[in-house]
Amino acid sequence: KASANPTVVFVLGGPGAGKGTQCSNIVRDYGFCHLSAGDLLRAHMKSGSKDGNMVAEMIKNGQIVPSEVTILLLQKAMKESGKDKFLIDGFPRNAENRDAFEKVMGFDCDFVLFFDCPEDVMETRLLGRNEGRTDDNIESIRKRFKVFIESSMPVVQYYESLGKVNRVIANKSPEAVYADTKKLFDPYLK
Ligand code: UP5
Ligand code: MG
Repeated sequence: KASANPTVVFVLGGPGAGKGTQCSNIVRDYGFCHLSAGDLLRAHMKSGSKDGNMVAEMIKNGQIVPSEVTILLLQKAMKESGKDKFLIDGFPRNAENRDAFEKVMGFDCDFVLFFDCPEDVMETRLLGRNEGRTDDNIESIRKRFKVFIESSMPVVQYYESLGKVNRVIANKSPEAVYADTKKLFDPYLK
């Protein structure tokens, strides 16, 4: 890469599309650092910090946490990782997140990896997950779907207009989804 900026892939897709599952595979084979914004926010909410209650409430309601909070967590994790290739999973979720990231970091993503999955399939996956997430109930799931369509899909469309979206059909087995995903990362093997 010509610049000193790290390689950043934004991994987007609806709730339960398989972002986390596929990121684990990419980490194993391509040495990326996986940063799930949702995981960072859940850890932050459990850490007893002063905005922990706000974050907990917003997650339960599927609302998007203000970018100041999320970007600070991402920046800190990127620094601490010592890596230079990142999968940023579940972020940016709206135009405000996106604009703020570019402004604060001074660079944009290399590309967007978009997992495209029908809602009914995502709903079944989330209801079957059983990891104790406060937002894996039908009421929270419906709110998450609505926010995804209204706020997050416009981010995907924005990157589509720049020709930066790699869309992967996510309504297949995890292995089949990964077979399509991994091709996109061969240029980043080094
Ligand atoms: N599974 C995965 N792939 C499968 C396949 N191909 N076939 C069959 N099953 C498959 O997968 C979900 C479940 O499906 C798992 O049980 C898996 O085994 C199975 P997973 O890989 O976990 O999907 P993922 O897309 O990561 O789903 P997740 O629920 O994490 O997505 P969300 O986008 O909803 O959650 P996230 O953690 O990113 O965000 C949660 C909340 O945090 C948001 O709603 C929001 O309130 C907040 N948030 C912010 O405010 N800002 C941010 O920047 C990020 C999050
Ligand atoms: Mg996830």
